[in-house]
Amino acid sequence: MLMNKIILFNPRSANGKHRIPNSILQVGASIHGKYEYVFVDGNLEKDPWLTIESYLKTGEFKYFGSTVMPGPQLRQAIPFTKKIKETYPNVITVWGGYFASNQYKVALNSGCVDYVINGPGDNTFPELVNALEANEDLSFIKNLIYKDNANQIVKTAVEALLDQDTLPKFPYDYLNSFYPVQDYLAKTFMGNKTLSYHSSMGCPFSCSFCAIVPIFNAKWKGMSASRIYEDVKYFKEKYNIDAIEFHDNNFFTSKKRVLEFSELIMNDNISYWGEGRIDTINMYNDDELKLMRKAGCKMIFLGAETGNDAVLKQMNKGGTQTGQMIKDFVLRMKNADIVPELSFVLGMPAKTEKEVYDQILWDINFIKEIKAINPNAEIIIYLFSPVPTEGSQLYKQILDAGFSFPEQLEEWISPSWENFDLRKNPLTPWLKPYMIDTIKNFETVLNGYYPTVSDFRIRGYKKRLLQMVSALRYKYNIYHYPYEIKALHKIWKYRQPEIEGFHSE
Ligand code: B12
Ligand code: SF4
Repeated sequence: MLMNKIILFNPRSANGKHRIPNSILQVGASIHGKYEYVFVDGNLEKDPWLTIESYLKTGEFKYFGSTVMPGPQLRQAIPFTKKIKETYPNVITVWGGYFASNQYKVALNSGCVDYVINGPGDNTFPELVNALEANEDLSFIKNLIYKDNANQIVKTAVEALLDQDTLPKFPYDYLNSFYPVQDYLAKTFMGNKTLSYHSSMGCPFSCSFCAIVPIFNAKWKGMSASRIYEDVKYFKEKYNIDAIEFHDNNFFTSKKRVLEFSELIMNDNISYWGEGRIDTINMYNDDELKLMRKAGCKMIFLGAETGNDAVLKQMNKGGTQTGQMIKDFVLRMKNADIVPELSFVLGMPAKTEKEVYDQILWDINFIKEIKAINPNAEIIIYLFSPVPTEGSQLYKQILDAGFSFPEQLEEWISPSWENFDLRKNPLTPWLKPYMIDTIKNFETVLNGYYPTVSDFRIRGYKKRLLQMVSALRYKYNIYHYPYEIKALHKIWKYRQPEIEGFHSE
């Protein structure tokens, strides 16, 4: 019997209903039919360690691969990987995903992670396992980071993005033999059975605050509309899905692809949601936006970041976005009946404390202007959390301001760094507690006056009551101590989408 089986682990990332674990699914596709492997989804296991250990105890498993996003996934990824190294020292541990790629130094220095996949693993993972099985040199494998015999970190060449249509099909049926795929199709505000799908890699831009940039370096490649539609059709026929959440970093990059896809699903009665850029989608004409809406595009997540043109420049947003464009755009979206879900990044560094705070107050006002133009526009507020884009001007600025990342892996699961990951408390020295209070209190009042449509439980009298309670505060800019709104949010378990995604059942 071969003793080289592989565990692919998706650490718990959210409470409640869960999404298809696309990261490990795609890695599974890369070794399907070549190596024996199992999926362990921490979202669906009561105690995933018991499942992992039951596999390891057989002695047949030689590789443990985990996907690792920043934030709550670390709570299982770190202790489990550590325990594996202590109890089963011969098992080879491999991490992939955005945390691993961006924070590879702390991961490798911990001693419990043997290999880090730097970006896409579609070729890297099977090549790594092949090379380890054959005891071959690893330095020719692209997208790989590891420590050599001299304990030095080796970062191999970055692979050009693959033609996404040539990737193997996702092993949905195999996943179904571990966890019923049906259970991943959640009820969301868009439909009763929502598929989560990832149809492209990377992003063609290089915003200085974004964790995608150090990995993809402004490159993007998408599957063709027809390849996406093959999978959608499979899910329509087999599970009768009626909604799709596109998890791409920038789904709308290619207008041609979006319009072709919209034409393809036009008569399937499927709603869809995806992430895009304002200046990209602003190039679509009104008829094209209407076509997308007709095909089912209900809401688009857009990085507005700020309405302040000088800060947009500091963020290196690229493209042509301006504050005025955001205003014009939300009006166009209103006319096209597509909800713009705008994310703002507040708390960027500035020369003086006053400047930092003034920018925050300025953006709060800007958000209110947006709401006045299009009350249906959804607003997501993040606090600026630095990402290690080495060499960037902004990264230099934040290091100069006294910021540094943890040097021990375990530190990342301390509550304060978890909040950093969740972009709720970024530990950046220029952002003072009173500024965070202003932002959070404004957010509470905003969510009271305009509850998100994505939490479909908050409607009717609940929505009216929340709005009534918040109206005066919103109108007269009285944001401090909004306890009464918080209490209602708590009682109704109001869920903002920015941490765990849309509310789903
Ligand atoms: C879906 C998703 C979620 C879901 C969880 C999904 C799940 N698995 O259960 C939810 C909504 C819960 C979520 C939450 C958060 N997320 Co999230 N999420 C995503 C999203 C949109 C898609 C991930 C995905 O499935 N990708 C598809 C797969 C195929 O791509 P991939 O993961 O890159 O995998 C490839 C490679 O990375 C590599 N690989 C990945 N894992 C592994 C493992 C092994 C063993 C190997 C060999 C290779 C490998 O190979 C794969 C194939 O090529 C990404 C953005 C994106 N487009 O990827 C953000 C993203 C990963 N999330 C992010 C963040 C910050 C969060 C949050 C921390 C905070 C927040 N405010 O958004 C929270 C908290 C996380 C938590 N609760 O643990 C950031 C990470 C940025 C960073 N700083 O590193 C991203 C990049 C979004 C962004 N642009 O900011 N998220
Ligand atoms: S456009 Fe969005 S995904 Fe792309 S680099 Fe900028 S913030 Fe990141």
